[in-house]
Order: sequence, then C-alpha cells, then structure tokens
Amino acid sequence: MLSDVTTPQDLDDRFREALAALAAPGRRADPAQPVADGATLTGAELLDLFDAQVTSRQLDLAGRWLRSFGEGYYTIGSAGHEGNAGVAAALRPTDPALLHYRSGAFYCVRAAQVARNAEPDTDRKSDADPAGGGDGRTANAFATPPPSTVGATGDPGRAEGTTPVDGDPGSAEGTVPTEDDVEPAEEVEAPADDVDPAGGAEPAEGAAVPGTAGGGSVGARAVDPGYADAARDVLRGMVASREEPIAGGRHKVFGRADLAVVPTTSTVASHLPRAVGMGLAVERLRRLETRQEPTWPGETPAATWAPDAIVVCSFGDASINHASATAAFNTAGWYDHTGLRIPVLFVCEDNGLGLSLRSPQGWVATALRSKPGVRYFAADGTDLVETYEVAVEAAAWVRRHRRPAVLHLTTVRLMGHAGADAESAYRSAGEIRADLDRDPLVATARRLVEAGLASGAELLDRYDEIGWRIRRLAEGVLDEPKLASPAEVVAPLAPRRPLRVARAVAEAGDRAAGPGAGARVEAFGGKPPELVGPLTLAQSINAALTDGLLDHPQMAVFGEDVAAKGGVYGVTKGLRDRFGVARVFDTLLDETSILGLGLGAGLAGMLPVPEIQYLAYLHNAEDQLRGEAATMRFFSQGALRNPMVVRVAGLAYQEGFGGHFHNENSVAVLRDVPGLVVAVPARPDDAAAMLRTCLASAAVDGSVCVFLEPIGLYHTRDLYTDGDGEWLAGYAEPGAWAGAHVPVGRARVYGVGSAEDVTIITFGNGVRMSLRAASALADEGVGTRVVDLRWLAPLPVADLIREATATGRVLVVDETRRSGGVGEGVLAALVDAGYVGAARRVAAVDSFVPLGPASRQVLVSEEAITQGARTLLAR
Ligand SMILES: Cc1ncc(C[n+]2csc(CCOP(=O)(O)OP(=O)(O)O)c2C)c(N)n1
Repeated sequence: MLSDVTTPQDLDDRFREALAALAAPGRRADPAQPVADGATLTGAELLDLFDAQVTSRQLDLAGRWLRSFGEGYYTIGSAGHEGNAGVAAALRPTDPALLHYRSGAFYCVRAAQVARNAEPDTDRKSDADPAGGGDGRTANAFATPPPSTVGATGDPGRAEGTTPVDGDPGSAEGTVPTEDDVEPAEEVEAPADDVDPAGGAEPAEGAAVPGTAGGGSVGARAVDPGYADAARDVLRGMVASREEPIAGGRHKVFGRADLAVVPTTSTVASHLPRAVGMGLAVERLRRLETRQEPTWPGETPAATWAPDAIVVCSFGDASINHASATAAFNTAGWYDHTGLRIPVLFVCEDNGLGLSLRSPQGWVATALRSKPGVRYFAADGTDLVETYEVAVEAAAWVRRHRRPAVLHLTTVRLMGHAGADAESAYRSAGEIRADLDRDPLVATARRLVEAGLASGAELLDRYDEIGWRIRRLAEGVLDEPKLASPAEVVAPLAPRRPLRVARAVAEAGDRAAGPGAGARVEAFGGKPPELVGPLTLAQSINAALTDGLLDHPQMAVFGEDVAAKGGVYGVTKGLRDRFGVARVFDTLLDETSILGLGLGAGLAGMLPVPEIQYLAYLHNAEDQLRGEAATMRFFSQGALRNPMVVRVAGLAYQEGFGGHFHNENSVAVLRDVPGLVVAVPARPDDAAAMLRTCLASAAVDGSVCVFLEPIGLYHTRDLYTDGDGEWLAGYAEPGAWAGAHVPVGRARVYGVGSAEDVTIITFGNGVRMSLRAASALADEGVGTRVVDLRWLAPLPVADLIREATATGRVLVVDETRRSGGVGEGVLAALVDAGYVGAARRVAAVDSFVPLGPASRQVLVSEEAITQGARTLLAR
C-alpha cells in the first residue's frame, strides 16, 4: 500500500502492478520497424532503451538498499527522469556531456554506446560473466539470461534509415557579427544529415541507439553489457570505492573520460558556464589549424572531440534560476547574437521541484523560451519515444547550425529528493501519487506492449533479471578498497613536476632563440623586449604574454576590455593586433562566464589566460575557480584537467584611484583552495619569469594558477628616489630564461645592510615598501633581509623558515587584512616548523579600502614597517 512518501518498496510494487495490468499484445511486431507511425526509433531500439531505464531504476533501488545497512553514501536517484535515456541515444558517444545527478539512464546509454564501439563484435553480448566481478569493463554481468528467458541471440537488428531529417530547415542562418573583434560568423560546412563529416566513424543523429542485441522478442535479447559497465561505475560511486572510474571514491558523480562524460560538482548549475566554454572551444579548435597541436610541444593534445561535436549539459528546473545558469544562457545567447558559434545543447530535466520548492506553474517554459539566442525544444520526458524524437531534432539543429539550444523535458521525481527526504512535509499524497502515475518506466512498458514488442510479464522478467544482477554487482563492489590515507586522497589534486616545468621553460627559451626567433622579432615589431631597455611591471607582463602566445599555439588571452583597448592598464596592449581575434578577444561583462570560458577551453586542450579586471570582481565568480577549476583533477583522478592562468589585477595603493573596488586587498578566498597556485609578482623581472612558470605549469601539470598583479606597481619606475629607475628591470633574452627560471613556491631574498638583524617577510606592494623601510633602517645601522614570498600558494615555506631563523626576528608585512590575511599563514608556517624567535605582524586594518587619503588610515605604510622593526629589535 502506498504511504505518503514513496519508498523503494512502493515504487517497485507500483511498477509490478502496472505491468501486470497491461494486456497481452495482440500481435507481435517486427522489432526492426519503427515503433510508431512517424517515429524513427525502432522497436529493437526502444527495447534496448527500456533496459537502460530499468538499469537506472534498479541502481536507485540498490542505492537505498546499500544505505539501509550503512554501506552506501548516496541516495539521490534518477527515478522519474529515465526519459533522458532518449537524449543520450540521440547524441553521439563522443559528444562531451556534463550531467545532472538525475541523468542516470543517459549515463547507462552512453556507456553502452562506447562499449559497443570499442568492441564491435556483437557476439560479446552473450559472453557470460556470471561472477560479474573484476573491473569487467567489457565483461557482461547482465549476459546470462535466466532460464525462463533464454533465447537465441540473433542479428542485432540495428535499424537502417533512422537518420532524421534536420529539424529546422527554415531557421535563421548565422547572424552577422556586431562586434569587430569576434570571429566572423561562419556556417559550419553543413553535412547532409546522414553523412558523417568526420569521416564516417560516427553515426549521425538518431542512429546511435545502443545495444540492440537480439532482434526477436524481449526475452531473446541479451541486455547490453555496457549497462553492466555503467551500473558497476555508479555502484562504485555509491559505496565510495577506490575503483570508481572517475573520482576514485572522492565524489559520487556520473563521469568517465572514455565516455566523454565530464564530472560535475554538486553545486547546481555551476557546470553550465563550463559547458558554454567547451562549446566555444570546440568551435575555435575546429577553425584553428593548430587543433591537433599539443598545449606544449611534446605533450599529448587534450582535445579529442570531433570537429563537429556538440556539448550537452543537463540540470534540474530549479537550477535554471541560479546565477551560474542565467550567466551561461546569457553568454551563449550573447555570443550567438554576435555571430560566434557555440554548439551547446542545454537539457532541463523539469520535475517541477527543487528539493521542496515548486517551480511556479509555467515558469520554466516561459523562462527557457525567452532566452535570447537559445532555441527552445520541448518534450514530455516521461515519454521515451517523444523524448528521443525531439532530442534527435534538437541535437541535429545544434550540430548543423553550431548554435545553442535548450531541450525542456518535463519529468517527475519519484522517491523524493533523496533517501532522507520526507516529501509529505511539503507535498500532498495526491500529488505524490500523480507523479507515480507518470512513471516513465511504466510509460515505456506500455508503449512496448501496445506496439506488440513485449508482454508485461516479459518486461517484468527483464526488470527482475536486471535488478538481480545489479544486486550482485552491488555485493561485488562492497568489499572494494576505500581511499585509506590522506596522501591517497590528495594524490591527484595538483601534481607538481618542477623539473619538467623548468625544462619546459628552458625549451621555450631554446625555441624562441632558435626556430622561433624570426617570428618573435616580427611579433615584437622588429625589436624584442630584451633590446628595449628596462621595463615596468606592466610592460614586462605584456612582453611575457607575447612570448607565451608565440610559443603556445593553443594559448588564448581574453577578458573584459583586453583586446581592442589593451586592458584598463594597458597590460595587454597590442596583443590582439599581433595575434588576431581568435586568440586575444574581449568577452562580455561577466566574470562567471569569463572563467567558464577558461574552464571549457582548458578542458578542450587550449591554454586559457583569462583576465579578471579587478580582484574585487573575482569574488562574485569565485566558485568557478574553487568549485570547478580546482576540483577537476581531484574528481577525475587527473584524467581530465583544466589548465588555466587567471590574470587578476588587484591589491591597493593605486595613485589617485581610490576606493575599495579598485583597491581590493583580500586574497583569503584563494588561499585555502586546495591545489591552486597563487602568484604575486612584485618586480618586472620576476613577473616575466613567474608568468612563464605559470604557463609551463599549466601546460605540463594542468595547474590552475592565479597570477595576481599589483596594480599599484604596474607603472612604478623608481624605488628610493625619483628618477632612480630601480623598480624597472631588463627583460631576459630567451637564452637566459632557463637561468632566470622561478620555480613555483620559491621566494626571493634581498639583503640590505648586514642583513643580520631582522627578516621582513612580505609580498606585492609590501616588497617595495619594505625595501624602502630597510634602507631607512640601514641608516640606523640595522641590517635587514627582505623576503618576497612571490607565491602565496603554495607558500615558500622552506625559504621563509630559513630566512627567519637566520636573524631570529621576523616582521611579517602583510598588505592584506589582519583577519584572514596572508600573514596568518606565514606565522602559522613558522609555528608549524618550530620557529622559536621573535615575530611581529604589520597588516591592513579589517576594513574595506576607503576613498582618497582615508585609505592611508587602513593600509600598511612604510612608517608602520619601520616602527614594527624597531619594536622587534627593542625586545
Ligand atoms: C548552488 C547550490 N545551492 C544549493 C544546493 C542544495 N541543493 C541540492 S539539489 C537542490 C535542488 C535542485 O533542484 P533542481 O535543479 O530542480 O533539480 P532536481 O533535484 O529537482 O532534479 C538544492 C537546493 C546545491 N547543491 N547547490
């Protein structure tokens, strides 16, 4: 009897009752024929997709079962959403996918597609693997049908002629670009819909339906072994097994690199900006002759997507209200408006609820229909055939036109939000029952029976057979090892290979001095920067970016105002003219989307160098760095990576340009992101070397680097007296790059006077102020060593401890705030290392930076540094 929450038992009982009530089919249909008039899906294909739906459902039930005795750690299921099997079937297995946590049936279909492509011999479908054990990626845990249903495995019966006609013959062609700094619109060489432009390896839309083993009755067909692969993956995720294929026990997520399924975080909608970035990158790489070139010479190119791939990302209906989602829709539409191609298929799986919150009646359709530049498709997601047919149409449209679309699937949510959710608190029993009446599995079964493809009893046998085998798989993964040490957990987080990075920098120098010398001289207008004379910090970064773009064919520089204007501080001046709009481009004004573009581009094998115009504006987009960029290696065990060097102009002390938002001095939000590299160059020569290091580290190790540029030092020329030019530095010629290399996490030390009395540990603007203070102290006979951390993450712990111990008196000069500032980390590092000397701290006041002269009240000053040192010496 149904209670007021739907338990696994209720759902199972209800399914059995519904199937038992289905009348026996009057006649048997030919499974090779379309399942309905006007449909392209054949009976055999529908039978197969039913298996995917059942696999997904049985996984949900297994998740609850595992939880019931404390061995499962995840109970958010896909029940009610299994129509998404039809979306996967409408796509190519190589189309990159970022999936909603309820896209279980999609995942099953994708796994089966890939398994079949990897092993085209359909005989394998009958290879029994009764134990269902081992990794068994191609072994078939579903292969032995129970005695009652054993039948001949016949011709797979893949339907011919399932290719759909393009769904939108009358749609507008590419709009004319309105921006002069974007690539011109260009219609993809539209293939005939049934021709594969990539060379025939891929089926066209609608022909990719997976296992169709056994063309006869339902009992005669073996279940596609790819579903066992998928089931094992998901179960391993539920029990946090180390063997789980993407996150290795770190996260329960749909993902596998060989399935082109990119893991997502559980922050709803945060994967959408990345999906847009991936769409942009697919198009950009298709157009660039360099698409097969690696990010760094000698590395394997990361981009493996077909030139005509489309990106798919799914999400729930409540998620469309999230800022990240609205950013992604807007960015896709904005670029479409300018004529730039972004082939993304958004799939909204609309069950009408976001946990307990209802989507207002009609809101989702209204909102999705009105996204400018994003074409709207809709289907009843509980009807597999309709879902498939509309998904085929939507995918074909996106693939042909290389433009974004959204597929709105209405679904139901069965068994509540997750295992612990008591739906009855916010839904009536009647509503819950109404959802059960729309169970997509029952709907598919009804179709199959009505079409004469199966009887209810046969389908129930199928359901039980798959359920039984999933239980066995679940029992098999229970004993698999878990992550058992901190080292094991963090191993894939941010591997660093400093020697390879150093070698990469040296090799870049060799290329720039050798084969690339001519192009380099040309790019620099006949005069390379090492011949120009001393440079400012801004000029030095500009030159290093130029050298990076010359050496990395996949590098792209983008952000607000970086191209036409050359950046608000001129740091990217001239780059667009030197390298063109495909590699240096202005983005729309949205930091979430800027980072999303970087995330997608990095995943596609590019080397993105996005710019955040001011540190204050990183904060509204910070999750794209923390939640998305920094987790990718962790959640994919290094199988996927999003290398990136995010340039951020920040920190305080701008002459004549006051106020908090242009003088933000908080980096706390970055310092605790595991694996993130945070660089703060203070001097021009360090800036160029550190940028080279970041680019090499991103290319070699896939590092995510934040390159925080002190605005106050961009154009500084002098150190001690007007005109001394001591804050300028010459640019190293390429042959000297190896010698000038600055490894990640190594500090720079300046000795002033005897350098024996006090150690100042600082960074950024603090370096220049401290050197000036040290000069004043030297006049008083005090010898100082000034340590420029250069890297805020990872901190140069060994260097700072050595230098602290050398004097036994440490003054931390921290231009960030006292609470949560960098100084806290420095002092903690000293304590952790057993430093026993004296220590003091000079830091900014816990305040936002006020306008004008008032800023001096809260920021660190040279006088405060000198005073701090004197107090330390007086102890
Ligand atoms: C940014 C964010 N806020 C809150 C949550 C907590 N949360 C998890 S799922 C969920 C509801 C999502 O609803 P919807 O997008 O409709 O997907 P559904 O679960 O209904 O399929 C919420 C609020 C989250 N994961 N991420």
